[in-house]
Amino acid sequence: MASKAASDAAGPAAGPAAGPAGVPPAGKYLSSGVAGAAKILVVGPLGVGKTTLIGTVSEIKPLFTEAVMTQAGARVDTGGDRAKTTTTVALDFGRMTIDGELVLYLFGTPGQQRFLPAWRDLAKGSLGALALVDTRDLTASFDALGNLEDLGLPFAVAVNVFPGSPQHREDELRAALDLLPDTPLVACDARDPRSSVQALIALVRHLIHAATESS
Ligand SMILES: Nc1nc2c(ncn2[C@@H]2O[C@H](COP(=O)(O)OP(=O)(O)O)[C@@H](O)[C@H]2O)c(=O)[nH]1
Ligand SMILES: [Mg+2]
Repeated sequence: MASKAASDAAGPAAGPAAGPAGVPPAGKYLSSGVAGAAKILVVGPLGVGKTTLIGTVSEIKPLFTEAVMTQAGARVDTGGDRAKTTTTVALDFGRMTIDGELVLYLFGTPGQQRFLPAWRDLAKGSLGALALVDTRDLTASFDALGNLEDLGLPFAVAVNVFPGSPQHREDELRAALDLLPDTPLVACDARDPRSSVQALIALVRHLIHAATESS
């Protein structure tokens, strides 16, 4: 793998433009009303839209660790968009504040199972995960969902809709992914801030509910 770019690829929502001279751009600093913070993982197979979603929702310039996929990895780095030429090799990082009160630190994991050790490190201290799923290849999501279950990390599933994605009934999808009845299952477009934020809010609601139930 040849290293291409780290930390310089601003996503589509890299934050609002800078304000007047001397005034930091809005969103760069935490708002004064922030009362809590949560570390959240964004997981899923290669090409499912993890890097896109973090770039879409992040209010700070996201950190991306993309590397060019080489011919050497062609046999194993399969799945997702055939035109995809880069892949996350360490983590993606972004920040999103909900209602000015709860800040989510978003950590995108590398999609391939061979990065599991890095994945386990990233999971330390996280409260939950948003698992992205592509219905064009549901089996590709099994590793990530299995890892979350092994780690005992609560999660919500977001189906990232691509052109030509097969549509399934919710009960069929739940059965295919072997989801617990209370695991949130939502649809999203990782390129769209509104739907990506809604997916994260579904996760946060689930985490709050789970925490309240167990206390
Ligand atoms: N049509 C469509 N394309 C998407 C969506 N999310 C991501 N993509 C594209 O799919 C490709 C892979 O996305 P990426 O975020 O790099 O996937 P990652 O490997 O999970 O980080 C990129 O070319 C994205 O532009 C989506 O919701 N809809
Ligand atoms: Mg990525």
